[in-house]
Amino acid sequence: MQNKLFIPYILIIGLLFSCKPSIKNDTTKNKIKKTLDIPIFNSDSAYFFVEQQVNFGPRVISTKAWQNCSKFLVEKLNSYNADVQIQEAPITTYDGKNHILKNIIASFSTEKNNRIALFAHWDSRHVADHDSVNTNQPILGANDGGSGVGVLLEIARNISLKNPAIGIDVILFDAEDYGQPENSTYPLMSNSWCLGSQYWSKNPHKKNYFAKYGILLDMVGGKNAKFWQESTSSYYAPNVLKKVWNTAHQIGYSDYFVFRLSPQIMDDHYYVNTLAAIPTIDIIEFDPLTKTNFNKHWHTHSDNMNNVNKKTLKAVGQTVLNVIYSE
Ligand code: AHN
Ligand code: ZN
Repeated sequence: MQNKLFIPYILIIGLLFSCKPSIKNDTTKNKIKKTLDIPIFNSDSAYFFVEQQVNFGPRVISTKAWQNCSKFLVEKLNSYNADVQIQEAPITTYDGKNHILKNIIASFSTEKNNRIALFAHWDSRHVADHDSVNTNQPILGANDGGSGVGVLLEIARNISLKNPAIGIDVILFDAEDYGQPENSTYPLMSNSWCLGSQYWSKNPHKKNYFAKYGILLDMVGGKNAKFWQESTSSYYAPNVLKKVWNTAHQIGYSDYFVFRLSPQIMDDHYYVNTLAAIPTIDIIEFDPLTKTNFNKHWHTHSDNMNNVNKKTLKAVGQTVLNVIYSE
């Protein structure tokens, strides 16, 4: 008698349990589907893009290598079906020289108003002021300059294969690294760094241009690099910083992206934040063990291909891809 009463209950409970997992499965499926839609960042490809830039030689403003590299970047971005513009502007550097700088801007899905800007600098430093030899010679800037551009070219290649929901602008600044050396005998010039971003921030490539946020990549190829949360980024764009660092941790790059605050760094994002008012973070290596707090090869002749690491390029590139394809 008791057994007979239990049977319908067991059936109902059983039914409830069998329903639950099927709902769960659906959400799991959606999650998996979302992850599968995000392209895979190819670090061999990004590394090769760094190598191609470095092979031109130091990309110092007005030199032949700089000219050749600008052509390469424009052709490459055009081949990815971006709308490419070169923004030219006259500048005077701290040493009293006059040049015409070139910011290279590649826009995807220009019809979309909802946009994200990705920044890097494509020039390399004209002196090796942190080296003990050949201090007056320009550097290759494989990490300092080359790595950020290499990662962005690989992201552009992925965008050309599959469009994200949001519009993307890849903006490569010139003359970031022509800043006045500490021991310079020229009169002190303020704002001598980041000349390309200062110009663009005051004169965006498009009337009323706006992006909901920006991400700057600078020195993203050092071996075992640590990316701390830089203070200017955390002041102007705390939510972007959280979004990017959380994404990195979710996909397994917590060794690279550290939830600790590092001091302010004068870099292109400072001008994008203060002059263009686009909340922008800087993903930049921070090394508390070096005197400069940058990578130990910073502004030396050993900033070459031997010190560019594919795993670091992958950690940064995949994180940024996940962020933009989740928008
Ligand atoms: C300063 O040294 C003041 N800022 C560093 C910005 C930079 C140079 N990024 C790459 N090279
Ligand atoms: Zn530099």
